[in-house]
Amino acid sequence: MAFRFEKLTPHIAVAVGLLASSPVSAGGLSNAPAPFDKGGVKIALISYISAGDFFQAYQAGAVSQAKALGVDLQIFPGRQNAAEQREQIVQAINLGAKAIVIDHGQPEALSDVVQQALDKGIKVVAFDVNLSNPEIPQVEQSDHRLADLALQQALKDNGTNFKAGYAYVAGFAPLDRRNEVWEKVKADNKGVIETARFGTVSDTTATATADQAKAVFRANPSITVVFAPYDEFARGVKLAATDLGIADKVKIYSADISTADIQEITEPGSPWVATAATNPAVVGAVSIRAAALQLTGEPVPHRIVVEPVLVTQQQLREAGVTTIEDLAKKIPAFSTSTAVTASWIPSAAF
Ligand code: SR1
Repeated sequence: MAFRFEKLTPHIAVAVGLLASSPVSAGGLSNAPAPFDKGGVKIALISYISAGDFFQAYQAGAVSQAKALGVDLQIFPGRQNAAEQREQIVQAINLGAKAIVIDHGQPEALSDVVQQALDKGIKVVAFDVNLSNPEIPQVEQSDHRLADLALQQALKDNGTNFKAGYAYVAGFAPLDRRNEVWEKVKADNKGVIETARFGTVSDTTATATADQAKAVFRANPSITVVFAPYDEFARGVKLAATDLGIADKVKIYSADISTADIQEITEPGSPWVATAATNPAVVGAVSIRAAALQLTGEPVPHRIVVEPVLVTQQQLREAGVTTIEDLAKKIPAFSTSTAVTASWIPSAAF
């Protein structure tokens, strides 16, 4: 199967599945229940953010799983614009999507159009946006566990008395969940002092966060640890520390991982010492599988979790890991998830 991307309107890029190879035939997927026994089931993936490694890898995983299922996956690019995301949901309904995966977003801006979709019998899956509806399965990366992995490493490396910078923007479900763990770690360790809080989510998150982090470091030279639980935040903090010549005085603990992140973490003198992460391509594939299973009428859990792993700078350097593919070879569980699958669903190729 090959994919081509067509621009339909300024707002919509559509990935069109061209049926070619087994097990997907022109008639659909062999041994699959309806509607996947016939090809071309339309599923829409509507993102709030598309920029950055995490979201690109998430989409790539979704495309790969859709391809394996013979699905016609329509991808609507996110531009951090709630009004546009609402409009895209309406467009997906009008384009005949049978299921919609919503990747991040602002719940209050989406609930009525999501209800319109549900009322038309369209299945909805939410990734990292709390749509708070029992009919909508919620996919997440176990953000509490993810934050705990990174922060326990920070405590192990730095003890329980340090001044910290914290990168956070409220209103994003995964960041809010990670924040709950940060608040608990501070409450349990009174010597961990949050000296400054900053962060921006935009189409230039890393550079905007770097500008803020520079100002924070200049004003707070006692900061030795930064909790930056989003890789774009961590990149920004690393850039700031490097530009200011303080990379040897600061340690950064983050979330997420990509090949570019691995290179930044492992380069000589990098202050980015650990990250807790899933493989975002796996999360994208799981989101599509949840939509597909719903369409067959099979039961889907309300909360679907992809478990993260802790990855340290030391482990990466010692194992000579330079890419996500290397990492997957060292940690096989990183590239697979048994969440929401069935014997008839072919594996996605990453
Ligand atoms: C702005 S929210 C960014 C986070 O979303 C996903 O959960 C990624 O892990 C990323 O850290």
